[in-house]
Amino acid sequence: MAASPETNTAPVADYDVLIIGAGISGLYQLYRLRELGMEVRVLEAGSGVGGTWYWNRYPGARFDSESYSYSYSFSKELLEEWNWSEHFAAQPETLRYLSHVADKFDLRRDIQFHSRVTAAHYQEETRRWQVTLQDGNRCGARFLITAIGPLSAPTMPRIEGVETFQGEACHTARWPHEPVNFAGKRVAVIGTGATGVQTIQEVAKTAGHLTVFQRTPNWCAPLHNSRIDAETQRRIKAGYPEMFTRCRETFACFLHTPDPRGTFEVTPEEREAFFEKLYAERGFGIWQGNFRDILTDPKANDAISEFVARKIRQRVKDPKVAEKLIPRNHGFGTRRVPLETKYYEVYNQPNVQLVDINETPIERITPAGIKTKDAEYAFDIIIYATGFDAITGSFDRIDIRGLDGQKLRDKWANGPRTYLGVQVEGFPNMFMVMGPHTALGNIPRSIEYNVEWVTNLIRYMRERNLTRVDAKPEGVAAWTDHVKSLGVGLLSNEVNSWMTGINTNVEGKQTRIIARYSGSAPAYRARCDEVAATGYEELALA
Ligand code: NA7
Repeated sequence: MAASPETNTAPVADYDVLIIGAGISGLYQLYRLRELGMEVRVLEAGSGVGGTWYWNRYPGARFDSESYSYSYSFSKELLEEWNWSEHFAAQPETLRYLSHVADKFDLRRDIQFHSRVTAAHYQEETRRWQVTLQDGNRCGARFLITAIGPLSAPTMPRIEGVETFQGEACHTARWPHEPVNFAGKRVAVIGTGATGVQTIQEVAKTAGHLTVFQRTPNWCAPLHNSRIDAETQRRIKAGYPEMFTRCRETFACFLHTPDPRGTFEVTPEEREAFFEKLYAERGFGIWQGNFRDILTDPKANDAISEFVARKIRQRVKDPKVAEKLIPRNHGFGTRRVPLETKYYEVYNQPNVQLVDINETPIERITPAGIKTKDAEYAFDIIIYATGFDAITGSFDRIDIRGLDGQKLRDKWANGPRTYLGVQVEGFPNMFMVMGPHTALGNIPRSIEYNVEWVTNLIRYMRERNLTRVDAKPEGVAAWTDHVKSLGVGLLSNEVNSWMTGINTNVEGKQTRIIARYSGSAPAYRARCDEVAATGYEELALA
C-alpha cells in the first residue's frame, strides 16, 4: 500500500532539481539545467516522453500551428536535421520528433517514467521539496519545477451512467496506443471543441455511423494543410532565423499577428476581400492576423462572425443543420478557434448525424449507448472529447504545499495569484513553466523563454550560494492585478470556455477567472528581462 507523505520514513533520493512532466517544457528544462551541471530528475506519469503529444493520440490529432514554428529553436543541428512532412504535422510525427529530441540529447537517462506525482511538500528547515509518487516512493530536491501543461487534466462529462456503458469508451486525451477500428461501427462523439472537431472529421471517414452530440458549436476555420515538398523544405530551413525572429516579435509568438487596421477603417469591399483572403490561407491567420479590433470591438467581431456564418451556410447542405453549427452565444475568436479540414462537409455525409443537446439533452449513458430526452441511441464506441480542467487543473491534482503546510489549491481557490506566472508567494523554490498568468500563444516559443528565465535565475542563485527564492506579496499583487487589467475589454473574457476557467464537469469551476496572461508576449518578456537585469530585486532571495 502506498504510504502517505506524513508516515513514510523510507530514505529519499536527492536531487538538485525535480521536474514534473516530460513534455516540451520538461525536456527543455532538463536540457538547460544539465548545462549547469545539476543533478536533475524528471518525473513523468506516462511511459514515454512527449506530454500533450504522448497523451493525445486520438484520431486526427495534429498541430494547428505551423509545425516548423512549433519546433524547438535552441539547436541549429536539430533544426537542420529534422524534416516536417506537412505544414501541420499529425500527432505521431510530433511524438517522433520529441522522441528524437530525447534521444539526440540523451535526455532519457534522467527521466523516470510511470511516475505520477501525487504530492509535493516544501520543507523550510532544509529549504527543499519532498515529492511523493503514486506508488509511495519519494524523492527530494532544492528546486521543484512544474512542467505539467495547461491542458493535461482530462475531464469526463458529469452524465449519469457513464460507467455503465458496455461498449468501448474513451476520453480523447487517454486514447489507447493501439489503433481503433471504426469501420462498420456505430460511434458517438461528445464534445465539439478543437479536439472534437479533429476527431469528428477523421472518424467520419470510416465509421459505419457517427453521431455527434453538440452542446456549443464553435467557430471553425480551414486549416489548409498540405505536404511540404523538397523546395519548400529547403526554404523553411533557410528561413529559420528570420522565422524565429518574427515569432519573437508577434503578439502571441505565432507567425500571424494582428493587422494594424480597424475593421471599419476599410471599405466593405476591402473588408470582404481581406476576410476571404484569410479564410483561404493556412493556419491561424483568420484569428491571429485579422483586423486589430475583432476581439475587442463587438461590432467588428459581428462582422467577422457574420462572414464565417455565411461560409458555414455555404458548406453545409441542410440549412437546419447549418444553423445548428453556427454559434449563437459567442463571437468568432472569443473562444479557441478549431482549425478544420472538411469539418463542415462531414455533416453532408449520410453516415453522420448532428444531435443538438440543447434541444434534446442527454439524460444518461446506458449500457447500450446514449439516451436523450427524445431518443435512445445504440453505440459500439463512445468518444469523450470533453476537454480538460484547464490551466489550474493539473496543479489541483497534486497535493502541493508550501510554507506552513499551506495548500496551493486553497491559495488559488478564487483564481490563481502568481508572480510573472512563474512563482507563487509562500512556495519557495518552486517554478512553473507554462503555469497560469504566463504568455501562452505559440506554446513552444513561450516555453523556451520561460525555461531560460528559470534557468538563469537558478544559475544566479548558485553563483551566489543562495538556496531560497520566493515571490514577494507585493510582486504577486502587482502581477495578478496587471494580468487582470490586461483582460479588461477582451471579448473572450466575457465568454465561458476553458480559457476563462470554466468547466461544467468540475466542482467549483463555474465562475470565470483570469487564468491567462492576455498581453503581448514581447511585453511579457520585457518585464521578465527587466526583473533579471535588476538582479531579481523583486524576489526574496536568501
Ligand atoms: P474544449 O475546447 O474544452 O471542448 C470540450 C467540448 O466538450 C466542448 O464542446 C464542450 O461543450 C463539450 N462538453 C464538455 N462537457 C460536456 C458535457 N457534460 N456534455 C456535453 N458536452 C460537453 O476541449 P478540447 O479538448 O476540444 O480543446 C482544449 C484545447 O486543447 C484546445 O483549445 C487546444 O488549445 C488544445 P461546451 O463548449 O462546454 O458547451
